[in-house]
Amino acid sequence: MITVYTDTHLLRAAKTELHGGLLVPPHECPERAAYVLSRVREVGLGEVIGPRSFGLDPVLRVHDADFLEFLSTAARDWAEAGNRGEAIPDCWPARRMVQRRPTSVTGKLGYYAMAGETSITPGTWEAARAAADVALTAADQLLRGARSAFGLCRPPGHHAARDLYGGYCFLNNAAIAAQYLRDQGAARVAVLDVDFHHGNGTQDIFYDRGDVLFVSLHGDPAEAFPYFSGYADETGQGVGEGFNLNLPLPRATGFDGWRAALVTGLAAIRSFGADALVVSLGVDTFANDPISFFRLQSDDFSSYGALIAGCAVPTLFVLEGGYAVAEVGVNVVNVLTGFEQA
Ligand code: OKP
Ligand code: ZN
Repeated sequence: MITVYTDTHLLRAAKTELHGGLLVPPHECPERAAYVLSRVREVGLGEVIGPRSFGLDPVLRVHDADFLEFLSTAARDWAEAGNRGEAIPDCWPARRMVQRRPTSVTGKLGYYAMAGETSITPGTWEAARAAADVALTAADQLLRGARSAFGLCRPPGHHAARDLYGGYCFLNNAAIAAQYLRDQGAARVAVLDVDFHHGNGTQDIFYDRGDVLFVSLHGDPAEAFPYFSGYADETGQGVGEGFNLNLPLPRATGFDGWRAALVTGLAAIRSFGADALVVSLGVDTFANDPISFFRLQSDDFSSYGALIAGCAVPTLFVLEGGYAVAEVGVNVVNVLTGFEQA
């Protein structure tokens, strides 16, 4: 399996995450990608290639132009407004307030943020664009006939909606790749999100679509981020009704319970008849993950990689979360080798 990777992710190096009432070093850190890349090389997964530049056209198929303009200017506008720390919102358009974009950068941060933990810094936009190019370049491997490909994306993307960032995400790499596969001729694309957190951004982007099935296994939103998305009764709307499957799971779910939900999700993907599968691959389901509450062990990742291979459809893996940093490489690559060896 080919891996697509670029050092450009290093430009996403925030100093702060709002966590537990403190500004702490971010869980979503550059070392995560280093661990994954070194494990890819250690097991000899396959060639590692750089991304090509796709420009903004495939990004604009999924995200709004005003949102991209905001992301590309927020860090500079924030500094020019005299703020000394990293850019974070402190006011949101909550219930019964006006959903209108303010002119000030602080107002825009609240308007476009779905969560407040994620700082915007100089370099964030460049890194996010590169991550989208990584996902698109890996998607191109499928179009050239590969059975699978791995986009080693950083920053992650699945919390980003068409006009929302947050939860460590800016551009929705998996959604951009899924839409690109549709635009290049795949009639039906499924997105399987196995990250611990619900992929609210991906759900939102494809919610009223019958051509892209979204399936997500995640911590019950009553107890887990993103809290306001991911319930089982969110099933899609309009022609998209029935093409969104949420499988929320309780605290302390181990591999038996998680695998049962995966089997349900894979059955939905099979009966949908997908021409391509995009896997939002987060390994924060790991027992030792510092911000999550499932109990998967490293060997479980190999087992479920093999189950995903049972779909027998060209499969693009896009990196999402996983914050037990030293184990992220082993866990991610276990999924990929489990898939390949099935
Ligand atoms: C991104 B991905 C810790 C909770 C922070 C954001 C979690 C983002 C996870 N205070 N909330 O889905 O792995
Ligand atoms: Zn996650």
